[in-house]
Amino acid sequence: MATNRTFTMIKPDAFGAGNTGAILEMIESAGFRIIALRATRLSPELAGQFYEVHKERPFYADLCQYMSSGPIVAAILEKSNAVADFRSLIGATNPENAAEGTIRKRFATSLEANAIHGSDSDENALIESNFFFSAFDQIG
Ligand code: YYY
Ligand code: MG
Repeated sequence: MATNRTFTMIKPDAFGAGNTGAILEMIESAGFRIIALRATRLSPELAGQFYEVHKERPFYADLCQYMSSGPIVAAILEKSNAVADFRSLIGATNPENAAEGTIRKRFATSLEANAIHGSDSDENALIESNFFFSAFDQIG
């Protein structure tokens, strides 16, 4: 059975601007249930590990620096069709292309500082959830 969970991070720009509550409100209003939730801060090394898939991309160094520039909120979310529905809720990577009503349209300030992360597959949702949370945190 396909998993019905996804993983998200509220990024340093959105957390720092005090938008965490408003973003969680949008997430819950869209029908996602919060399974696990924590505020933390990534070191540049941990940010690099999280985004390792992008390590050959030109934006990788800046991305790791940005993602470790301030606190973030990590969460596991549950809903049917969680991964795809959450990607729809957050909107396009570049906020200039993000649809009205999406989290990135409302809160992102640039392509890099785009407010929120959402897993791109069930497999990555599991990997990313396990990066931040122990099995005990994930009972929901
Ligand atoms: O999954 P998503 O976050 O929408 O985009 P990715 O292609 O996985 O890139 C991860 C992250 O990197 C993106 O949220 C912003 C940043 N980024 C960037 O700074 N410049 C790019 N040209 C592409 C992505
Ligand atoms: Mg991605």
